[in-house]
Amino acid sequence: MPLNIKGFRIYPGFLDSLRQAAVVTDLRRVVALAPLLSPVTPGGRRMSVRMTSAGRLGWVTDRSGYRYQARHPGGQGWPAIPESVLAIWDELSGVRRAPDCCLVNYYGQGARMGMHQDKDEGDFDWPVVSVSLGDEALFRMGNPCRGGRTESLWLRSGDVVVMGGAARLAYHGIDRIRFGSSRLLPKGGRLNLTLRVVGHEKMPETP
Ligand code: MD6
Ligand code: FE
Repeated sequence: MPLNIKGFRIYPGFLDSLRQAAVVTDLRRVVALAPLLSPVTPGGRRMSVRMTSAGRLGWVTDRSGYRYQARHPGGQGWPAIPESVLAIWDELSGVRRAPDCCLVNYYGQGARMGMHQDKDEGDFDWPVVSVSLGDEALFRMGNPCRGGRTESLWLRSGDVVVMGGAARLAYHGIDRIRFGSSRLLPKGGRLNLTLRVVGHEKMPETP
């Protein structure tokens, strides 16, 4: 059962509304320094989700592949991961090393994310911690191999998911959001933060 897979943990409402608002305030500084972009996949499709990163490394995609790099495509280094976000990692990751990357995904009306594995990191022994803020999203969880049975659940503002162990390489995605279901973000939409240890960066794939 995908959602019972060992290593998948959900903490519903882990962040109360005060903590959610504090994280959003800190993220405003991140996106001011490192603006959200609409990335293109190596296959040439423009993603509906807008993205940026904080931390030592940021995750990017363009025609030359998916990869981590030390600079925003605009040329500047990534801003530091806010303390309010690092605190969540410290409370839930179960590990003592800090994350290298906080990927920031923004879902506007109609945005979704196809089923994927998080596998651009050099080391899959570290968990991924994922924070949901704003509008509700339908999260779908599958298996470590493409195909097979999947299970879905709605993620709400303040929910935190941890994927480690056998869940670390499971396929997952966001089928849709309920635009306008939360009042956290004044213009609506959803923010998702994924915190990761990258370790040794994978070399970019040749498309
Ligand atoms: C999202 N989340 O919630 C997309 N990846 O918008 C992810 O892609 C994700 O939630 C790895 C681990 C947990 C996640
Ligand atoms: Fe993911």
